[in-house]
Amino acid sequence: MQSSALSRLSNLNNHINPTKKGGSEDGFGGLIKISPEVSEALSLGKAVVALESTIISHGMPYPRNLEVAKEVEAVVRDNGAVPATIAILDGTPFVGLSSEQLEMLAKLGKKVRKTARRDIAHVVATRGNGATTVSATMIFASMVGIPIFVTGGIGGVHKHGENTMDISSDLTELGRTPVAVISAGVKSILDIPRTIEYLETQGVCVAAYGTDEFPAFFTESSGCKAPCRVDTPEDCACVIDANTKLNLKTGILIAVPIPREHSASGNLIESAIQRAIQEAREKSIIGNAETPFLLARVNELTGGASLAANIALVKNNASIGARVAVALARLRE
Ligand code: PSU
Ligand code: MN
Repeated sequence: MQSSALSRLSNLNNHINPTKKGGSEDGFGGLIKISPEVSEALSLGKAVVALESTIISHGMPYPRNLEVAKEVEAVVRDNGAVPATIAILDGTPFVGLSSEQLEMLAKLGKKVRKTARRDIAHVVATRGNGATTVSATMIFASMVGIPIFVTGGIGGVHKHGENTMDISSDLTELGRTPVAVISAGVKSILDIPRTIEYLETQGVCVAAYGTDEFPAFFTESSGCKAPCRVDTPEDCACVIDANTKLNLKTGILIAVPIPREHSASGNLIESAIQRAIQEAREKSIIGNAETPFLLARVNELTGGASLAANIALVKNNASIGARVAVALARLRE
């Protein structure tokens, strides 16, 4: 039922297939659909910012998730770029969602499959609904030619990852897909020093924005020095442009610290994180269920403070990401 409702929505809004020189006639077997607005912006070389959908389905509760998804798109527009939220609906990967599609996704929440690189082919083949994680969103952004993608936090090396081998596919994707990801670093639910090490192994350019330190999502500091630093949207655009011109084929991670006025609750959140990690261990919650569990539990334990901080930093990232996209479009004029 839910699936057929999404199918109706996907037929309603006139999405078009991308064309790709040298690819099949309609690009990627005609599987991907781009919204008319995003398609036009891309063909005119205008600034476009990709947005993920797992943050909507698994990262926040309804209806706040829908409001935030719309607010983030509005922030991107206010800063001069076109937002392109990405999700798989009824087996079709969409780049740029209509408001009906966004609403359906937000309402379905965790009933939608959390879709990383490994899940894409199966979700498409079974005509399922998939909320794309950072790795899957990067893939579709790259396929259609969107160089910049904004999110809250990326996945990383989980604590004890040296034993469990739970390392997010976001990190390997950054190593193989040339998209710049703007995030607030990684949460301290993860092993931050090992995450930075692993990104080095993967050859990913990791730059902190306006600081020397790699940020830890809810707080500005992680105790880890960032490998390099950028200070303006133009700096970011130059790094992306060099990465592209040299055809390095690797992604870029731009880590933006949470705005200071929202990091005040950081210590409270840190202690909630430690407790949530302990509970996850006691309940044997592992694999791709771990991150959504920890996010929801930390929010309960902090009485909503972590959600408020999360929303504030995503919007801040969206504003910077859109300005980077504008700077890059200017550079390429
Ligand atoms: N970290 C967050 N918020 C999120 C996620 C990570 O602070 O919403 C989501 C993103 O979609 C990310 C995914 O790509 O979780 C990583 O999941 P995993 O650790 O299972 O790879
Ligand atoms: Mn994992």
